[in-house]
Amino acid sequence: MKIALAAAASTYSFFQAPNAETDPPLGILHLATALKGRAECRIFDGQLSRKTPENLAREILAWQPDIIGFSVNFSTVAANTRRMAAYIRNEAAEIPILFGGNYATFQARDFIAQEYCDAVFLHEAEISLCQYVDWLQGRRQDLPDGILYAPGKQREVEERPFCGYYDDLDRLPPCDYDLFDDPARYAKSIVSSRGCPYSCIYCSTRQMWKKWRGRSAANVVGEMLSLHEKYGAEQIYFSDDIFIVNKKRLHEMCRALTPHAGHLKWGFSTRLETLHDDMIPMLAGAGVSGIFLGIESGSDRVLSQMARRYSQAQVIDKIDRLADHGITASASFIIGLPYETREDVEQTFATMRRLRTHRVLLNIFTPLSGTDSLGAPEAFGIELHEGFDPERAVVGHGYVHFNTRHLSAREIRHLWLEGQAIVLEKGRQRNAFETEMEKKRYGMLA
Ligand code: B12
Ligand code: SF4
Repeated sequence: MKIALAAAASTYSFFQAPNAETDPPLGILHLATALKGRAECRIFDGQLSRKTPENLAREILAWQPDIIGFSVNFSTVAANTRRMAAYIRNEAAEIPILFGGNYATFQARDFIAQEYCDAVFLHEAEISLCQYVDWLQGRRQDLPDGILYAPGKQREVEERPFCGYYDDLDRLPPCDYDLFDDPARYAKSIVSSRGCPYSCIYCSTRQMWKKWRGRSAANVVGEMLSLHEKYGAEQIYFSDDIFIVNKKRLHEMCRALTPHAGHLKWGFSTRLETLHDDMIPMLAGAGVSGIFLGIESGSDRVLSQMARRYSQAQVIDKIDRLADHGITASASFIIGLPYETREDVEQTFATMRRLRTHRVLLNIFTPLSGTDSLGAPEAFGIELHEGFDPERAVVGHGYVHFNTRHLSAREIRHLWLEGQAIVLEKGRQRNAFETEMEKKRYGMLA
């Protein structure tokens, strides 16, 4: 049996430079790896190839798959994925078309109502997809749990609620990067955990993965070293939502990676309050070169409303300490948060200017599928514009679809443009600053 697993390009990727870096679609790599021995899988990454939906659909059909599965993690790829699926249904009506991923999970009812959709897989899908293939091949009696199913023209939907996550992620087979057409290009991202213990109002991670689960340090380090040895990876980034949850795991990883720090750099994303000062020298010594921090606001008032346990002064101090150890922070902020006034935004701008990093990002608060802010916008004083379409909601690209109690959509957009000037100005000095950081890091390792 041949299964094509595909991810569409986002609507805005066609405006990016042709050689822009893209991150690998790790969800479908996990699925293709799990299906080994059951089916021959091929991954079609529209984000990397920038193929139009119809061209990618033609390429998929030319491979003559028995099943096609689309990964829809972001609202930004939904429209192009729908176009591909509709094209395929028209050309080859007999091929089952499946959907999965973050966005598809929270828009499952909408997808399954479409002519081009046979099944939607909810949440984590390694087990359910393997069971579905077993069921199709007569090796299993029942459909798996965690799917909405309505094959072909049958519009009666069979709903089987999702009921189980992997408790022990070490039991997942190690991802086989050879399943990508160009493995060396992709062997730079790993997922070491799923979920997050926090629940920010603009984020769907908690709803998607429920509780935080992490692979063991030995398992993760093993994968990192194998990417280095097999594909020459020199820099690895963790695609986890939040990397520091289990401190013991972090210490074990650092101990194991310190001997490799001269040839293997790594980075991750975490919340600022999880990054304790005494960890910073250890991280630098273990090869950490960059950390992404969702700071979100420079206003102490807003930070406390968001239950963040840090202040503007602590943010500045933490990023100073990282820079002292040659670690570049990427500091991400949000504008248009429901509690925010113009004065709070000014505080955010002041913080962005003051930080000792040249990687600052400014996103626009956006109510997305699966988040509390879209589930109950009125509870946060958010007034969504009439005709709001979650598929047109793109974080951080200048679109504002709502007013808050304090700011109108127009004001938020103007402030965002003002903030972009700071982002650009900082970016101009980035290369010189980062060369200095590299020298500092290597000086300390020597
Ligand atoms: C890595 C990542 C990225 C990478 C993209 C990598 C890539 N090519 O996929 C980068 C940094 C580029 C990125 C960008 C963006 N991201 Co992002 N990203 C993530 C992150 C942190 C991890 C994704 C991942 O690899 N997960 C690990 C794998 C194992 O899980 P998975 O992909 O979900 O797959 C599992 C299941 O979903 C399911 N499944 C998935 N696909 C399929 C397909 C089939 C057929 C089946 C059966 C099952 C199935 O099975 C898999 C195994 O269990 C997620 C959060 C998260 N934890 O999921 C956010 C997340 C997906 N991103 C998000 C957002 C908002 C964005 C941006 C819009 C941000 C921005 N300002 O631009 C952009 C959009 C990019 C685009 N292409 O349009 C949101 C999406 C919310 C939404 N409703 O749109 C998320 C959920 C973060 C959040 N919690 O809010 N992102
Ligand atoms: S934004 Fe980050 S800290 Fe907040 S719930 Fe999502 S993953 Fe967790």
